[in-house]
Amino acid sequence: MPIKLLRSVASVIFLSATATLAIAQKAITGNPVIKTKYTADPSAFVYKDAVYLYTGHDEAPPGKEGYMMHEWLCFSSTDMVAWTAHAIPLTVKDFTWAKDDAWASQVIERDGKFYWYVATEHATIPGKAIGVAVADNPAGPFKDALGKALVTNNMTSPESKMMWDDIDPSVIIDKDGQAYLFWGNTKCYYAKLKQNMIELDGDIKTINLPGYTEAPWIHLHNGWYYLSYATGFPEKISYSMSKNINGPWKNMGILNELAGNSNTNHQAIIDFKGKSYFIYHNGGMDGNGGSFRRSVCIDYLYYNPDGSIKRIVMTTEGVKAAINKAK
Ligand code: FUB
Repeated sequence: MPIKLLRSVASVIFLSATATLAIAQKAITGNPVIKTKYTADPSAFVYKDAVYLYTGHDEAPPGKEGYMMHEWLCFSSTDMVAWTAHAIPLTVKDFTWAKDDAWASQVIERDGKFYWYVATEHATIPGKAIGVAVADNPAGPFKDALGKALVTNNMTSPESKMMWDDIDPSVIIDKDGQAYLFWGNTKCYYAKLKQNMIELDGDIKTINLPGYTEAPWIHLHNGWYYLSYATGFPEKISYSMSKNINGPWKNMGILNELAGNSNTNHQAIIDFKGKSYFIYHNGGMDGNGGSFRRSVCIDYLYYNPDGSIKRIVMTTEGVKAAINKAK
């Protein structure tokens, strides 16, 4: 073949390969951020230069209505767009006292250890319970830190006779070093955690939040405490603000609308590389997504100058790659 022709064939091959790559890349970015599995109940935190995202795994096959969740998953990213899946770091079987249901969870770091608070079904104390696992690395492997549940249904039975009110743990370490655990379905509970992070310290208290369903997420930003939560059913996300972690909490109304094709909504809110993010799930992935085959999505979150939060705009494009702000 003449050299000139060879060159033009090569450049056609190169151009079409580049176009394919661009299309492929376009197809893999945007919401949902994890496209290889159904993921639900996101929580996230920043460690060193990366975001660690923890989710439940919806395994119900198409047509099955009901949760099938046996394990928790971990992904990490340095830009909020490209996500690395880590080896499955925790399953219900890691808690010998648990029966099934790998429901919502959150990880926090203290003194170089990573504590993963999870909701699951207790095998012998009827109802849902909260367990805690620990690891030396944010991606695990994690092991049961206590050998028993941290919270069981009978500990809150004076407040609620429901079997699934002890779910959806959210954890924070306050500015003074005191850690708190928030959780609950229909009732929002909170309690102090001891320095060791694996024992409650004192009474379990209840917070009155209008329309509270479940999924509390506690976070601190610019001197304000924010307690966001799922409200109603199907669920939207509401939030309250306070200058004190013990309240009083001011109801600020809806933060996120129905997330789409999912009767639950579950959020995590973080700051990373100078931007704020709202991480949630919907039922929007492929033709089979839904309330029991959910997918984690990420969009931007914007604060107003008075500390209130603008309503979330959910998108299919998702967020752009985060970059370090110039020093
Ligand atoms: O994924 C099971 C349950 O659905 C969670 O614990 C709730 O927050 C809701 O998302």
